[in-house]
Amino acid sequence: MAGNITFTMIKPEAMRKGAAGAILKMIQEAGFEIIALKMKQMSTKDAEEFYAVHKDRPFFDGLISFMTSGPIIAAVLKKENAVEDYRKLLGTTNPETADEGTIRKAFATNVTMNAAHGSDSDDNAAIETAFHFDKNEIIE
Ligand code: IDP
Ligand code: MG
Repeated sequence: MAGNITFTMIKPEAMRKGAAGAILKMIQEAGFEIIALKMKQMSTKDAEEFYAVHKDRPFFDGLISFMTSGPIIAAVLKKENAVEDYRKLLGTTNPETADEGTIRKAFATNVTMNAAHGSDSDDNAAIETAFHFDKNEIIE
């Protein structure tokens, strides 16, 4: 059965653009409830651990320097079928192919600076939530 939470980060470039408010508005208007929220500067160690699955990819070093180039906003979102529905709202990894009405179509700069992160499975939603939030920071 599909779970009802997912984890997102608004990435540094979208923060610099001042797009965080508009992205959170899109998230809420799409029916997600924000049950945890914080602004945070990720360390290199944080980013390397969060993106460990990509450590052998050619874009890894660029991704780590980008994700530590300024603060992010981390949030936990609640909705039925949250992971799949949020990936749809996010749009494709490469914004060039993202549909109209998606967060990445509206706010991404390129494939690395693609505005926001979204978990890709229920298991990863739980792991990523626990990475950024203590239990008492989640308001359900
Ligand atoms: P996702 O964010 O859509 O789940 P992943 O494949 O998990 O995409 O990649 C994680 C992040 O790594 C992407 O959001 C993007 O910032 C960066 N990335 C992925 N593929 C590329 C690439 O081909 N070139 C540069 N950066 C990439
Ligand atoms: Mg991913």
